[in-house]
Amino acid sequence: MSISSLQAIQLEEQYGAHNYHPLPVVLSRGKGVYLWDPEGNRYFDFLSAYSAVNQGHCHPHIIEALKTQGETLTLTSRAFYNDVLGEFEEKLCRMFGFERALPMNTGAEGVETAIKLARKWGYEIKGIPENQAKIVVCSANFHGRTTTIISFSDSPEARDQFGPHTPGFIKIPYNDTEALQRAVEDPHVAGFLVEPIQGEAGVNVPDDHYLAAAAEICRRFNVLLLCDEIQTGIARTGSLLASCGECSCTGRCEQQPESYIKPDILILGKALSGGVYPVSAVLADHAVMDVLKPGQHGSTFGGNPLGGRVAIAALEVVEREKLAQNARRLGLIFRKEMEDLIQECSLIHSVRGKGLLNAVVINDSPESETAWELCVKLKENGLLAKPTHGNIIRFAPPLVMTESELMECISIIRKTFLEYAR
Ligand code: IF1
Repeated sequence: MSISSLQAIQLEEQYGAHNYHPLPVVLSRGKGVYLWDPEGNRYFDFLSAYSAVNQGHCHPHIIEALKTQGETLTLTSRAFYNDVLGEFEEKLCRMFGFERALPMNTGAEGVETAIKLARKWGYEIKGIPENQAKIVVCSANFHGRTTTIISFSDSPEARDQFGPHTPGFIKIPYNDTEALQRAVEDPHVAGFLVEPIQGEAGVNVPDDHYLAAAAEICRRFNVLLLCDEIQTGIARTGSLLASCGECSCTGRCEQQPESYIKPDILILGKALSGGVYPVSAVLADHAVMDVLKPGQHGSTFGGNPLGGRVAIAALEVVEREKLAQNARRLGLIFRKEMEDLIQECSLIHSVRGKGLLNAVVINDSPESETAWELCVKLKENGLLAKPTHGNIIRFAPPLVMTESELMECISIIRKTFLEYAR
């Protein structure tokens, strides 16, 4: 028998580490764009587990792969070959246009892998003197929680009291190509690590040509471009990758090759497995990936057959259900409807985003409780979203949402905001 919401919350409070402050809702079942609590209340999911469930909750095609492979073979380690990994790597390379793929588990591991790869390339190919490699990163970045990654975080919560911090990172402002050029003039710079849209920073969308300009600067100064598409990738922003720019295809942007910014190192996670099982991956061409030799990097679980099958199925869903196109179309509708709501409701300062990665900025200070209280009201009205940075609410539903479902959600948001504003 399932326990009540109250009991579930009490158990977490009593036995769990207190490293989160969740909205007061307990979830016990999910299907597509919907979540249910133990009492049977239904909610629209507008967080999608931070964009990990782009394919919707418990997608039958992915769950089928999980069940079938789960009954066949789950883990062998990389001490041996398995009969799924090669197929998974081929799928990754063909779909995203790279020559090699390196599977890991979590996003942070993917980022760590990319940093190690860039440093090693810096020493062996670029000729940076030993232990001198630097990686350029952006202010307000979010790349994960490991000791090295938090070393270059701006967030005091994420970083402070966790030192000593890892050296070798240069921080520049986001969306600033002049600062990038100045930074990469340093011959010890091996790579530039960037999010095509900064998610945690509050869905910070850079200028249209920022990424293309950054790629050009990196090429000119022999610096690797590392794109963290853990949150923006896999159709979330209306193209298979956010680094695809304006292209609306689901493949390698063959229709508009000039708008395709190909990073030297691409990092994927989250929706790579549809939120079913942790799978991340780092992609690069031979010239970069082949600096890694046997024994120099690895993971017990990375590349296991269960994760491989789940991820292949998750990517098939993205292609078959044309999730990038859907995200692009619904995103335009969402932002238009929110712009209209701004006219009626002074509670909203602005709306921004791309595809179905959007943020509504509340007309109140980051210290105020307004965004939090709005999210509690949205929950009571059947829609789950989470505030970030105090006064920003992220709206990122699963990409399998239909237009009529979106319109129902927009009416919930309208009603909630207008009621609160009264
Ligand atoms: C949490 C944030 C989102 C990411 C990018 C790497 C990672 C993430 C661009 C690391 C992870 C998650 C972590 C999760 C909340 C969530 C988050 F608010 F913390 F910043 F989405 F915006 N690169 N983001 O967004 O991936 O190791 O977690 O698999 O509670 O920490 P991971």
